[in-house]
This record gives sequence, structure tokens and C-alpha cells, in this order.
Amino acid sequence: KKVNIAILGATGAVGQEMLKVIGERNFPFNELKLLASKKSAGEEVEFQGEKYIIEEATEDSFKDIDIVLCAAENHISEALSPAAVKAGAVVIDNSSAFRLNEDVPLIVPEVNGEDVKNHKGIIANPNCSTIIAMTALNELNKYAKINRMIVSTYQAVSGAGVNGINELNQQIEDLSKGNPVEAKTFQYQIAYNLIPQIGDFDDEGYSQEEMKMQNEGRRIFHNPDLKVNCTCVRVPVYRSHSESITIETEKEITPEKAKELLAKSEGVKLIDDLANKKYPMPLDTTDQDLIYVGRIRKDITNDNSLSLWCCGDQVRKGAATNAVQIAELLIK
Ligand code: 2RA
Repeated sequence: KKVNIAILGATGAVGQEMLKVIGERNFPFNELKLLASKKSAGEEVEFQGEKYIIEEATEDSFKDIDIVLCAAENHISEALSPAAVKAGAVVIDNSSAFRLNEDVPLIVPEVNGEDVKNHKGIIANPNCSTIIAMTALNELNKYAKINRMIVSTYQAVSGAGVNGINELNQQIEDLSKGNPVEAKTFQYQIAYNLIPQIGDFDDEGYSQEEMKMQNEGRRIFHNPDLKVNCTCVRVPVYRSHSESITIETEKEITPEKAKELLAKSEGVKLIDDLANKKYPMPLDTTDQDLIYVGRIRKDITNDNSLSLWCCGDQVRKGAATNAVQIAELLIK
């Protein structure tokens, strides 16, 4: 059945990708509304041969809207999502505003799509690095419950939106010309550098981004005891996040068994052929929706432990595509 959809935050990197994915997946819509800040109101967007005018997002923007794809920042989602629900819409929210709210399902369709039915008006899209990890680990977790995860992430600058991408470009250009480098979006120069901080630190020295992997992973896997030790690093890569993951499981998963499970995992592409130097790399996963998984090997330091490497496009499967997949579940 065709529905009326609105994209809230239509001019940002994720909002623009949501529109692109809606087109690519032929999502069935009657009316499409593009909502953004006052300064973007009036801009024209061409989509599927039609011209759409961006409107300023207000509490009154959601009349007759069935689904809102929210790609706005937390404070905008907190201000407008309840109004959208009151107007009768279901909000699929990519911000972190409602992700840990028990009344808000937190969904990776391949992993816990059945939780969509519990929604009370808002459904949360998990953090990009969480989506990438949980999609990769889904079938392994079903075969042998994951009790503990050690994760290091290598996160693309697109995680900070258009500003992140532009800043990397600008710094590379400035450095090539011997000009002074400005760091506005990230704490420091990101070109040719690594920054081990995404978000503020808590009293234990873990960043907000790092605790998302534990807090969201526990909800998505329905495992409140899941132990996660995560280190999140910003790297000078454009679009895809990469993750080094070691899991400790209830029973042994051999690398051979893991490869068999991953080869049939929904949303996953197994790339593991060391003899031919084949493994996932962020340039290969950009602009598509599969999570590439490789470097699968026994953790030689611990029983019932396995290490792997995965990459995924954080704007697409990490945000836009995951949200559109949730919308597809809603209209099934
Ligand atoms: C980041 N995951 O990479 C966060 C938000 N997209 O910055």
C-alpha cells in the first residue's frame, strides 16, 4: 500500500541518502515531504522527474503523513518527533534521542525486525557502528550466544555529516598547498591522522560512541548481559566504517563454521581469501548496503573466541538504508 512520507533533515548527508534509497528500492509513496531548517526552506530538489520544495520543519509539518524518516539531530528529533506521532505518523528516528527508551524498538531488520510490532509511534535506528557490527555478528550469535565482544572501530568522517567530508577535503587541499589547516568538525586535524575520541568521555574513560555499542547491542540481541569493550576512532576515510571484532561465545565457533554461517547471513558478504589477499576494505563497501566480513580466525589467546574484520557504508546500511528497511517492515 502506498504511504505519505516525510524526510526530516532532508538536506544532510543521511537525509539525502534516504531519498536516494527510497528511489532505488522503489519505496511505494503517495506524498513525499522534504523538511529541513528555516535556512534551507524554499530550496528545490529534483527527484524521480518531480520538483520538490524543501519546507521548514515545524510541529505542524506532519498532517496526513504516515511515516517520518528522521535524519535530524537529537534536539530537533526530541522537539518534533512527539508532534509527528500526535499527528498520526510513525517516526523512524536516526538520532540517538530515543534509542534506549524501552517503549521505542531499536531495529536492525536482519537481526530483530520482529520488534517493530512493539512500537508506540517511534522506532529508533541504531548507531551506524552498532548496525554494522550486529549485522555481521547476527548468525554467529544465533549459532552460539555471544557473551563478550572486544571491538575497535575505524570510523569514516561522513559520521560527522557533510561537514566531516568537507573538512577532510579542505585539510588535504590546504596541506598540499602548504596552507594552515583548520580543525572545526573534529577536535584535531583528521587528514593523515587518527582521533581516538567520538563524543564525550564518561567517568570510566569511555566515549559516548563506545558505550552505544554495548547499550544498543544489548537491546538488539535481546541480551542484557552482553559485555562490550569498544574503542572508537575517527579515521581519514570518507564513507565506510571498519571494525575489528573479537567475540567470546557460549560454545566454540570454528573459523570454518563461522565462514559457513557468514556466507548465508542476510545483509552480509563474506570476503575471506587470504591466499589471494582478499578481505574487506572501506573503499569496497562504499555506496552499497552489504556488510563485508573477513579476516575470520580463531582468537589464539582465548577458548571459544573468534576474531574478524568488517566494513560497511555508514551513511547507507549504517543509517539511510536501515531506516528505509524498517519503513518497508511497517508497510508489509
Ligand atoms: C559518527 N556514529 O560516526 C557517529 C554518528 N554518525 O560520528
